[in-house]
Amino acid sequence: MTNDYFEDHSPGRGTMTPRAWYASSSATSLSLNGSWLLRVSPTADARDESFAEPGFDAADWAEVTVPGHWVLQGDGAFGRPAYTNHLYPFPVDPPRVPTENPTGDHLYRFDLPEDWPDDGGAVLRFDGVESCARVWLNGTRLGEFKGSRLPHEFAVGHLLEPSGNVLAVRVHQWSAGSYLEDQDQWWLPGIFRDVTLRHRPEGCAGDFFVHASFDHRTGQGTLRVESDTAGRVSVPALGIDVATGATVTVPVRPWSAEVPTLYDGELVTAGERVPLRIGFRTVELADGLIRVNGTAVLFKGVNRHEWHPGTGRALDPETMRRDVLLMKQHNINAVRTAHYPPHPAFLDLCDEYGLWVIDECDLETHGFTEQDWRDNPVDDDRWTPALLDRAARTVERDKNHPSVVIWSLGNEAGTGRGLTAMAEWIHHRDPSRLVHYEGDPNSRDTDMYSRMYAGHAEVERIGRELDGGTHKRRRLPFILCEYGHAMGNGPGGLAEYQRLFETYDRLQGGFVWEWIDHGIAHPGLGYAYGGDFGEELHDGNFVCDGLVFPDRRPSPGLLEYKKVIEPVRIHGDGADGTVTVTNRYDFADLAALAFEWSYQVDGETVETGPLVVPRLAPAESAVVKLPPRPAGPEDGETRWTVRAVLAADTAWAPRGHEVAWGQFPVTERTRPVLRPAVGPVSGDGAITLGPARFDPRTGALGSIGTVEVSGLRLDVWRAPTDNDEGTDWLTGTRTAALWRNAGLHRMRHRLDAVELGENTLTVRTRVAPAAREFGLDTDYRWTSDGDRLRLTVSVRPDGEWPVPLPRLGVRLALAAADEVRWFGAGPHEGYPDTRAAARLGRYESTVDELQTPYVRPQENGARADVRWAEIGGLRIEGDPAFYFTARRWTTERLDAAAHLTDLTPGDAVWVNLDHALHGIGTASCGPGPLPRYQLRAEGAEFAFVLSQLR
Ligand code: IPT
Repeated sequence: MTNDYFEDHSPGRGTMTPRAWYASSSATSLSLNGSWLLRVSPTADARDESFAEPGFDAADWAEVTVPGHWVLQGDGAFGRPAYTNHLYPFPVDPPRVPTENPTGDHLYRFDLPEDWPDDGGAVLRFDGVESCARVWLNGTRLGEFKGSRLPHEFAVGHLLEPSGNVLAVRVHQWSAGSYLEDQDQWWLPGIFRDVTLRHRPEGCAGDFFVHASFDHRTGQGTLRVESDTAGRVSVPALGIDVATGATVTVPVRPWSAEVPTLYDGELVTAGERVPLRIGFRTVELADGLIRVNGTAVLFKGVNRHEWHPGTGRALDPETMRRDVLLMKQHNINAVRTAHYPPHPAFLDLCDEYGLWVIDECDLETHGFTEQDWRDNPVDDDRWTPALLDRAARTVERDKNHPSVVIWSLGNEAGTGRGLTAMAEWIHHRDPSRLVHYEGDPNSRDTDMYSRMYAGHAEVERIGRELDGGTHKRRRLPFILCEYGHAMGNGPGGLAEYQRLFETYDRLQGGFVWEWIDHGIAHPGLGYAYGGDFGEELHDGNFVCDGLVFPDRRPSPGLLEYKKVIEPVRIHGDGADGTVTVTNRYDFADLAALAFEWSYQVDGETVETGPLVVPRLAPAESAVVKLPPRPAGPEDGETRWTVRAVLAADTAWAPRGHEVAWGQFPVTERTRPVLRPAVGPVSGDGAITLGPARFDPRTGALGSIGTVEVSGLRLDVWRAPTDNDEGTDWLTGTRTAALWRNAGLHRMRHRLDAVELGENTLTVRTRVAPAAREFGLDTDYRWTSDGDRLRLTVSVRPDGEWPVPLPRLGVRLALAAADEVRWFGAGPHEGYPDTRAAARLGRYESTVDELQTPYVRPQENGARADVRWAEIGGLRIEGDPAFYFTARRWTTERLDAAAHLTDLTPGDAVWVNLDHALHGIGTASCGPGPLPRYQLRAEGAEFAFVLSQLR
């Protein structure tokens, strides 16, 4: 029993030919967004279609907000969201779908506004419905469509009544189209984008195509607007007033993501006026490089899914703007619309604020990888019309956006002739842009070689053109359409990728995966992820892998990315007092930036001033002299900081917004010295050493002055990050599993000796896991000058250590602590391969604020390069500098937590003082930490000077 329309291969029937998306300035339109009536049935055929007839009594129906997903409304009464990465959540038997097919019948009644003209026609537009809809107006069936994130229009003028119109839409969660929409995201049925009724006057504009190119040799722009309906095109600022179809060439300022010059224009047909926003630019593949206006561009991109923690993929305009502003403020210059065309208004924002866009078609058939790609729709001619329909709806809707420079066929769909057909159609329809697709290793249909998550070494080989491949691929430019998997703590290794991109011309940058965590706001869990709604099949928190948290607060990963991709490089030489500034923009000079220096002594700024930097052209560098060093103490640690900030307000950030910075030392830090002056004394039930008391039997520290300290001992465990838990793509290593297998989460501490020397209390131990022969011989040596204490920890591995260490340091518990001060890197966390953005300075925070709220709790919050920290009445100086972490729960509780709400403060504050940490890497999807960031079990000695704060 095949159901004709939602289980067939076709894209649907009854809709109008796809065309450009635009808002008319003259024709009346009516938003049909709002409160609709909803009835959800468990199967497609549980109810007949009588609800679509005028006069149907829907008094007992529920209400649902459109745009919206019904599973995110009604507190579960309408069903629940479900998350899978690439697995189809139903048996794979294309084009059939399960009988259990949640179906939402929607009704909306509307009157036409008084001023609705009675001539001409009208168009009913759906901007996005997941996954298949059948539509009726006033009892007349209009047709059906699939293609969830694509626009569909029906001509409805002949059916409209002045009042009492009834729009009925039956939406099936599953359809044949679901096989083409296997993106890694929540399955969320519903009418989730705008529904609009638009009057179509006689002589209105139909489809039109704005061709606006730029010749960088002459500085001239050429404009030609092809239009179904003849009319005139005017651009007042350029003195243009020509007929549609005519070509006009005039001097213009070009559009780029860096300087997004748009010219307001208008297309005027007999019946309609349509505002145009024209950006002149030329995209081409020349000399093996992606060039815009003659210049090779470097993409500093992100993959952006549409997400809001409350409304899913139904995004309001403010949320879209927020994304664009956050991207611009964090030096991001490009977006891949992973993995479907975004809400059309998002592209207006990209035009306006300046972002390069890879506009991706709504296509992914990833689940077929489970069956070695057998029966893959993209290699089966029966599906080709649906694929071409998706390509056309993408290109036709978005073709007038200057920001769109590349079309992408889709994501993770294997290979097949359907993709070739799409690429051929797109190349033919729009030769002015390039075509991207990653899934074909031979790049047969594409204009660039694209990969995801390749390791640094391979990317370097590609950069050096040593990667081989087909003749065609060898001549293509390279992009990483996904890299730096931003799941949980991380990603690590971004700086090293950027160095490669900046070194080899062929490497034209990449797009971090991904922009935002798709956590769903949940009263009991904070943010829900896969499995939290009882799904039988799910991929857990793999859906939370963004640079911003679900509420769009930037994660440390975003701050790191901002620093790594900064468009100005600032390197200094403290000894000769100069700074080298390099312009790394592709198009802009440095006129928009102001530079300032500051001078720090022991992390405190003692003087600042402006720095005059020439207005460098792209790729130019200048060496600039710093002022004479401000007078100050000669024995402190001193350093210059040079910042580049916006010289004036821009559309995306105010004057003073920091774009780039560099820091470099003048005089290095002197390490803390402590001359032992007293010795350990036994008596009174304790060992005393200066201000400290120790347990006489175990040698355990009990207090320093009046500060109670407990549980001080070597610590090697961390709550594994998502990257620790992943499988390194290069080595197959699952680091966290190795750690647990080795028993690093349950180390035992054997006491071997407590020795009282003349000046030194020595506690000798062996730290090792049950069931294993390897361990760490660990000595704690305590000395004191009568006032302060020095703890020296020596660690010697015993036996063959088969795994790297998560961390190496000591942990201790303080009875009470709240405020924290430190001199080190900050203000946010930094790990060995994620610390480019943390800068040295003096910081103040609280224990609670030190936590980074990764949606799935895991190791977080370490401050790097800490010279000293003060917490809970204790001052801790490092010899050498250390990583500082403090939390109100133990690592074990952090490790056991699945959601942030599982973490509740205990009765102490646990502090980790780490000599070293294992790197972060990006093995949650990709390579693990580079070898230089792996923490091998080797002999080490490190010390802290501890004292009570007064
Ligand atoms: C890659 C997908 O393209 C992307 O959608 C996302 O799932 C990402 O992985 C992981 O979060 S595909 C994978 C085989 C690398």
